[in-house]
Amino acid sequence: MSDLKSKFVEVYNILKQELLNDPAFEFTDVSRQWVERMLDYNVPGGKLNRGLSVVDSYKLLKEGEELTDDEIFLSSALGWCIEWLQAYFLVLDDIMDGSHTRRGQPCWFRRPKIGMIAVNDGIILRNHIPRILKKHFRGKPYYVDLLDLFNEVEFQTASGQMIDLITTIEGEKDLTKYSLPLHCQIVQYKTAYYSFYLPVACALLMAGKNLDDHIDVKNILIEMGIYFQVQDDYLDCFGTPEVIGKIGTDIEDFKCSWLVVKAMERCNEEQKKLLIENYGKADPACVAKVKELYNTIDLQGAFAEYESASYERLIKSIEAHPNKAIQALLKSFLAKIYKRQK
Ligand code: DMA
Ligand code: MG
Ligand code: MG
Ligand code: MG
Repeated sequence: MSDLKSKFVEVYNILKQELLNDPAFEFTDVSRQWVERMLDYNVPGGKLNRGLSVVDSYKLLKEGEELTDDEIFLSSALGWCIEWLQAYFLVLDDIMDGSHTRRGQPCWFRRPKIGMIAVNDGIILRNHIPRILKKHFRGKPYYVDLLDLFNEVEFQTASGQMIDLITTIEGEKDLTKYSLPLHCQIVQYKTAYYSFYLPVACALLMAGKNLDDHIDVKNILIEMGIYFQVQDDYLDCFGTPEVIGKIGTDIEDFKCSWLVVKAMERCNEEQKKLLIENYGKADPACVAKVKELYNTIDLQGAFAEYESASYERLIKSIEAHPNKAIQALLKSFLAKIYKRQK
């Protein structure tokens, strides 16, 4: 593990202990154990890309200058706030999507004795964020901007989740309403802001920058986030569950996935009929028919094309940016996700 990563991981334990001893609540042994188990299960087990991105971005913004221990701690704490935000969204997303596994283990709500208590656990996770921020950033000149940033991004994500969900309402299922612009709106809101813009925005605020001066960086990060969620849609169907740590549910759930949008574009009338008949059904035979059709119309090829085209376009936008440190930051992000398998 790199030095920054091991320091990042240590900060999790510090933040957790602070939350478990929060004087604002009279913890009992039972309630403290509940929160500890819930945090350990849901917060640290992912790739930690979003959280680590804050530290990496901050370092790149400092143009390689050695970070002080305080800067490492604070950028890590902000990174963990994003991991907490992600845990909150994922706990609830898995309930709403009817998923079974996440990060190679059962979804939290599927665990014995958890069930719908997971909804409140999600709310607890969400409430931990302002508590972490208050404890470590209250005196900082950028504190208000930080709170505002997390609030804005949470609103954007929840709004994206809303359109992701209301397009699948039972009795209103209509594949002909699925289009690239609709897909793009969903993924921009549900994924791009919190996964790509938020880590860099945190680092910019810590570095004393004004976010309004970095709209161009934001736009590139949103583009990258859209590409990232198209990969997620692709892996939902074509990824290896053992590698991605989750079993796809997009076909069963009638999701407006990039794959189904592309499929509707590429299908002839007969294939369209087959897709409409089988998409959005829990029956494994229907799911298998959809997957077979995806293979027939070579969606893997369509995705490979999309992937290279997105990469080329992103590199062009990045190279057009005037600031070399920001170029390096954006390129390091893109390198981490290009052709990812998980
Ligand atoms: C998830 O979209 C978005 C958020 C905000 C959690 P998704 O349901 O495709 O994610 P996953 O494939 O990880 O369940
Ligand atoms: Mg999901
Ligand atoms: Mg979802
Ligand atoms: Mg998905």
